[in-house]
Amino acid sequence: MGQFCSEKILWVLALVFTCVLVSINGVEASHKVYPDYQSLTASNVGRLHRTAYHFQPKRHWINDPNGPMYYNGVYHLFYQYNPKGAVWGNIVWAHSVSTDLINWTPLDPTIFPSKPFDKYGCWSGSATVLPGNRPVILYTGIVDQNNTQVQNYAVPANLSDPYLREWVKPDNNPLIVPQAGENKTAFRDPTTAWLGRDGRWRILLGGKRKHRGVAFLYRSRDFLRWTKAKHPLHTAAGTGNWECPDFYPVPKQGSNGLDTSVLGPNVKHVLKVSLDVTRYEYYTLGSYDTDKDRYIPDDTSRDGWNGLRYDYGNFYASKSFFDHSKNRRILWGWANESDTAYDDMTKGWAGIQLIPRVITLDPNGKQLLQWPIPELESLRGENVHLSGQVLKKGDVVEVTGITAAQADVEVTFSFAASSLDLAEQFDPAWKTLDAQDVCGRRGSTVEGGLGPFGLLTLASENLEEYTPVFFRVFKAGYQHVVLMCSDARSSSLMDGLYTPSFAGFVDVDLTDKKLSLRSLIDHSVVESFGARGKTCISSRVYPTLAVSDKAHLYVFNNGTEAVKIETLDAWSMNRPRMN
Ligand SMILES: *[C@@H]1O[C@H](CO)[C@@H](O)[C@H](O)[C@H]1NC(C)=O
Ligand SMILES: *[C@@H]1O[C@H](CO)[C@@H](O)[C@H](O)[C@H]1NC(C)=O
Ligand SMILES: *[C@@H]1O[C@H](CO)[C@@H](O)[C@H](O)[C@H]1NC(C)=O
Ligand SMILES: *[C@@H]1O[C@H](CO)[C@@H](O)[C@H](O)[C@H]1NC(C)=O
Ligand SMILES: *[C@H]1O[C@@H](CO)[C@H](O)[C@@H](O)[C@@H]1NC(C)=O
Repeated sequence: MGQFCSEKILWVLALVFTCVLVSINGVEASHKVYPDYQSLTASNVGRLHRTAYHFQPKRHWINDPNGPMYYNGVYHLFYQYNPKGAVWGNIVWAHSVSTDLINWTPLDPTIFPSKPFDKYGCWSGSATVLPGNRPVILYTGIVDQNNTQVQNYAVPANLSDPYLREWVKPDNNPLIVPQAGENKTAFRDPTTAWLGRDGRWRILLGGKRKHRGVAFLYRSRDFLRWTKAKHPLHTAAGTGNWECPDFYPVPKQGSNGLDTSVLGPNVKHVLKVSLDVTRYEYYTLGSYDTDKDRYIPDDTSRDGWNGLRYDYGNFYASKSFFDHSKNRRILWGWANESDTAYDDMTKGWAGIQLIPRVITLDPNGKQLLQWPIPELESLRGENVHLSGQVLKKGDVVEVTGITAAQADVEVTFSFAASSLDLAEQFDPAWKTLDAQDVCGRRGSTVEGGLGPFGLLTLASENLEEYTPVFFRVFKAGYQHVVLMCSDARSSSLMDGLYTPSFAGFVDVDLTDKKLSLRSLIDHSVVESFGARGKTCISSRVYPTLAVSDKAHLYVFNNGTEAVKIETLDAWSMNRPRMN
């Protein structure tokens, strides 16, 4: 199916979206500003939809993960934070530490506006550990009320402090200022640096030139004096402003991660950017031409709107880091709320970080695989196991014995070869749609051939509310197209919510006639991994009936073809120490 979707459907999309983009130019804005709510300290924190095991501070607004790193036995997570309210504003770098990426201890904010070079804001950035085990943070400072952006650095005040609590912003900041002719308000989010064979460090900054998204390349020998390269590392026409670029190697073979500076014939490179216009993230796999200092996406990797996404739901401003203690690359991503700013102000908090994911290259070489860090399994409590159960059309089976609002579920479905022949036809008219729109038309209530089947998460007893996460298999000529949906349209009886039918296609080989799904359910988030991490989708939902011990978990099939639960394991999840 991969071919079918990525080539034909996506080409058409490319044209459609390019036109849309040009016409919506001018509405690019990173965060809505609500001046009245910006500094309203939350006295009460609404518990109803708070997550238990996803990363959150005690209260108030969070966005991008910043500068994640592992240093002297401690994981550090910094993040964009409003210390004064539950909407975006007053942004500082908050800081938490952990030894297992599960239990978190909060520390005081590390970087906050205090100098002329960051007086109006301390925006996103990254950490690099320099030779001699010396960490340094690069971040974007806002220097005036017009949002002019510069790049600054900060270093630990005391390298003997095991938590690196205090950081210093030296007076020779800023290190990088926008050049004449560059857009000064689209010039931000320095990456972790990598070292070239010529002994020079390199970083990327996100930005744009007119409608072209740009990953500006800067080089430095001493990490202090930075020179802009004549050519950006990469650009793509019509994609608008690029934020939060991330650039790193993955090994062609094996499941280890690599340090950001690793080069050579045995690696591919990944370039990820966050598109300010769509508020989604896209990545390509490609090769890094170190002679020309340019990145060239593979021709199997579509560059732009219609490219591969880490997550086809609510996931943005992500950043990866290399965890050398376990030789793996870990990805952090932020999920905003899908309720209103007024709701956020009332509940006193907004935003979570999704569960960190280990990134590896799919053996097919055409995409990445993502899987929750194994440490998460330490939170698993009571377990329910099912196997061999056949689900006929219309069957709904409850999974009982676990806390359905706070759970980890892994299920593998199997089906007969003959069922593949009886899959519904992929309507050629849908070739101009993206997966989300196909899911919008063919949701869980629309009977299919093979599928829809999957989980009903955060479901009320009589199904007034539920968030189905499911597969639908289509026939398209001699191939099959597998759609995975996480559909929030029936998730809540509340009004005014953002309830998209998030979906992605799954480039999976069906010769073993199996499809697997894992969902991490945590009160107001459902984070799902299809086919062992080929397609991931996160939804934020706010049930009113399906809350805490009133939430249920079901398995369902609404296709004419029977499917079998090969195995299902569901666990109640315990609550870690969370800030
Ligand atoms: C901000 O932009 C306005 C309009 O271009 C300009 O008049 C003003 O001088 C700018 N302020 C600063 C601090 O750059
Ligand atoms: C640096 O941190 C170490 C370990 O916490 C502490 O003993 C020492 O007093 C600190 N030094 C300064 C100058 O604060
Ligand atoms: C710079 O980017 C901002 C934000 O996208 C946009 O509003 C502004 O028009 C751009 N300025 C120029 C000169 O292109
Ligand atoms: C299955 O389809 C029936 C008929 O459309 C519908 O009433 C039911 O809600 C569907 N089940 C799910 C889980 O969507
Ligand atoms: C998260 O909130 C929804 C609903 O308000 C918006 O539609 C998204 O654009 C937003 N996502 C990001 C990354 O800001």
